Amino acid sequence: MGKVALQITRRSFLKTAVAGSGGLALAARHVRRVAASALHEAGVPDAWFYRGEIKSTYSVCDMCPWRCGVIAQSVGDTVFKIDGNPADPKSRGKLCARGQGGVSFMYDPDRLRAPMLRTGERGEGKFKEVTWTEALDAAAEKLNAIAAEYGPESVAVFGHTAGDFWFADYWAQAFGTPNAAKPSSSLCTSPREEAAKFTYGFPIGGHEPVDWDGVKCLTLIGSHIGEDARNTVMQDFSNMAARGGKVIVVDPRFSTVAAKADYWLPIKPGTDTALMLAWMHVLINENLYDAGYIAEWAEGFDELKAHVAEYTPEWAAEITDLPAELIATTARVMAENAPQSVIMPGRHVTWYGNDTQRMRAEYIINALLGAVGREGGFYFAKSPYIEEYPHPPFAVAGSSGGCSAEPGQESAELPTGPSGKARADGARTTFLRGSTAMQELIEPMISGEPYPIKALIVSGVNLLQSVPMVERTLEALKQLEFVLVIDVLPMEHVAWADIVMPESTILERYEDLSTVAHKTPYISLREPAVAPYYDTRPAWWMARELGLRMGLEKFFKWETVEEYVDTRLATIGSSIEKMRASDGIIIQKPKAYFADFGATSPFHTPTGKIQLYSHELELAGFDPIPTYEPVEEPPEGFFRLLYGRHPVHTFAKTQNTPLLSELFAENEVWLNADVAKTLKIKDGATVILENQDGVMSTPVKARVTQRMRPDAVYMAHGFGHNAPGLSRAHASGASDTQLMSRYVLDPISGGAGMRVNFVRLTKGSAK
Ligand SMILES: Nc1nc2c(c(=O)[nH]1)N[C@H]1C(S)=C(S)[C@@H](COP(=O)(O)OP(=O)(O)OC[C@H]3O[C@@H](n4cnc5c(=O)[nH]c(N)nc54)[C@H](O)[C@@H]3O)O[C@H]1N2
Ligand SMILES: Nc1nc2c(c(=O)[nH]1)N[C@H]1C(S)=C(S)[C@@H](COP(=O)(O)OP(=O)(O)OC[C@H]3O[C@@H](n4cnc5c(=O)[nH]c(N)nc54)[C@H](O)[C@@H]3O)O[C@H]1N2
Ligand code: SF4
Ligand SMILES: [Mo]
Repeated sequence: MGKVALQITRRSFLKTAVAGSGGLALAARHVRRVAASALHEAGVPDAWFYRGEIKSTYSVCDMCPWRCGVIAQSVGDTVFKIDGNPADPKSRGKLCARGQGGVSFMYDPDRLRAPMLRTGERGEGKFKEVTWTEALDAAAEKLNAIAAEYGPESVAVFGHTAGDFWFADYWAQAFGTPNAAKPSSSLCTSPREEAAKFTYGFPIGGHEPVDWDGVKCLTLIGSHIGEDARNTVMQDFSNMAARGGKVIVVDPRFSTVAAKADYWLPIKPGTDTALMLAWMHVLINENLYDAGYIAEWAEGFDELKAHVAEYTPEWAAEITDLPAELIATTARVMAENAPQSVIMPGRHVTWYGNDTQRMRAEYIINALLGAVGREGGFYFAKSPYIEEYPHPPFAVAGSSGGCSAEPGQESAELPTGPSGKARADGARTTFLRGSTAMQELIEPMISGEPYPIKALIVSGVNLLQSVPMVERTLEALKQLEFVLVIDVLPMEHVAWADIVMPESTILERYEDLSTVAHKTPYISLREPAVAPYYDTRPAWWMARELGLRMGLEKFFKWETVEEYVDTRLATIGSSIEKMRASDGIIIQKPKAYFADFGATSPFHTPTGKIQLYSHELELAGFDPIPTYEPVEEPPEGFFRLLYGRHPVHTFAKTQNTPLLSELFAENEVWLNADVAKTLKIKDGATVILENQDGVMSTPVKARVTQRMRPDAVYMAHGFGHNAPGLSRAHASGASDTQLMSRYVLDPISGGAGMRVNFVRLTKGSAK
């Protein structure tokens, strides 16, 4: 599967498109058929494209957070197909398998259909359907009462997916809570963003700024392109590989991309910083680094040189379980191709709790290679220019995070609510400057420290699948005074809501513009292909209606999101109408290389130079240059639990999607073949995993393979749903999250290191 997905060819594109009609057939009873046409009566085959006028609508795929531009094809009130928008810099006319599954996602018969109020105990999942007025009135009353007693900061807001802005940013800031968070920060990218700010003075942002067209050597550290199936990255990687670019992959598992690599380094998990210190040692000792670049653009080189003097490849070989010669060779290969040689920062980088330092090591190497700001290295990403919708000053500054922070706009100030209370995630006691750490907001819901959080709004976050320490989250859900869930599917956490508000999917709603910091900064339009299905509404509408009922009218002067979008577009001389006429995309002028900056430095650090040595970190009590810190070893008989992506699924949200579930229905646990022999576990046998705290998994099949190191096991994230309303995904495979009864907090970024759990295997009974 990985291989198929890796090469997006016309053939595989058509293959998935054909499979797509199978998915439609599955959901057929929910597809309202257009009345039989004259053509039909004349015996013309009953294909959708003969049923009436085909309408094409510009939107953005929301099957994962990458946001490829799409064109939806609909006839009447039914969407039949989505294609990549050829004008969109991310999709370039193509979609990944998950994107192709977008129509099937929309027509999932298990979708939430109407607003609901809880009737049974919390967690029991008993609800009655109510009108939108009843649901909104009840939610507003409850939130107002809680804010009056405990302050607005006692309401936490978790948001993700395309509509996350409306609650986790706009509503939360208008209402005045600093406790708004997105999983795409502290459970995903926050270490790489913080590390980039300390090193380069700007965050990486949503789109890794690899200047693909010119790259001659790409190094991936635990970044599994092909299984991490982001459309654009797969296209760029395939093109680079076809051009003969060198590929170095560091991964304890022989991943899909490792199979395409020139060098595979099957590293002992958790030791990557040691490898990178040795790489720095070779680059500096053998004079392979870009001395001119370092002299001009970096500072702290002498300290770095002294620091890595002792970190020889032999030293790292002991720690990483890699041959010293392979370590030295790969450093030389990187240098031979420099400056068209980069380590692409991984995206999900919350691994062991020391993650900001590991990411800093990657950025320091990219600097030694002279790659940053050079063609074929790292370009400088620029956000498109467009004004926000005009609104009165918010009660609190934003901090929810996400992936699209703009270079140079960070402030060290922590947001506080109207009552002066800072974020409840401990940001004041650590050196965290980044976005709010979602997992750290669970504790105050239970303990009331540093102050109580009494209500939770969850919009598009899979609470019990995405946040580690599930038992703790369940405890919080029991204690909270009010839980509002906005979702599209009856995920497990929906059963814990007091009020459920069903959202329309992306193809049924207008959204705010998608603005992407990119080599070519761009803006894309998101219009609905059809009207909302069932009794669902878009999140912007819910946020506004709730705001109007809560005394926040001054923030919601716009009546429709079209008006909101058009007002913003007017600031750049455009409009929805004009965007429709320009393929739904506005592309702005890049500022990608040094030459585009003239006399000013592109690095927004205090000195305008790359900080090989960070005085900021030193002042805060952290290592100014990364050091290797050993991570806890698995106890006897246990394996480290590793996890990652499956190419046809996104997180825990697509396992129930008819088409995608048909392609891959349950996950497996990858187990080293020699280990399996000792444990007498055969390929395909059903096993149960038990973690270091005695937490047991649901039964899952073993995939016995030489592609896995013996000290770890691996599984695709997102399976093992415990939600009876998901007719296909319920009880299929096992949940990695369930087995994460602990994490290690990265004190610099607030990230939750999740690769610190260990499991042992027992033979399970077949389901
Ligand atoms: N154990 C474990 N935990 C992880 C990860 C992991 O690999 N393993 N990965 C981490 C990473 S990298 C990330 S980015 C996060 C992702 O974390 P999430 O974004 O929470 O992951 P999803 O499972 O995609 O959950 C999305 C939720 O939004 C709902 N949804 C889908 N479309 C819409 C919509 O249009 N509107 C609304 N309101 N809801 C919608 C889905 O039904 C689902 O409940 O998880 C992190 N947590
Ligand atoms: N199909 C699909 N694609 C996706 C997503 C999805 O849900 N589905 N989600 C998107 C999102 S939001 C994210 S954040 C990205 C995540 O994509 P990546 O950033 O690539 O993902 P990770 O989960 O960090 O990486 C998993 C890889 O790390 C390896 N690994 C585990 N431990 C170690 C270690 O100690 N050292 C090293 N060197 N390697 C290790 C694993 O074997 C595995 O191959 O994927 C994106 N793309
Ligand atoms: S990478 Fe795939 S799922 Fe993600 S936005 Fe693009 S087409 Fe959609
Ligand atoms: Mo992520």
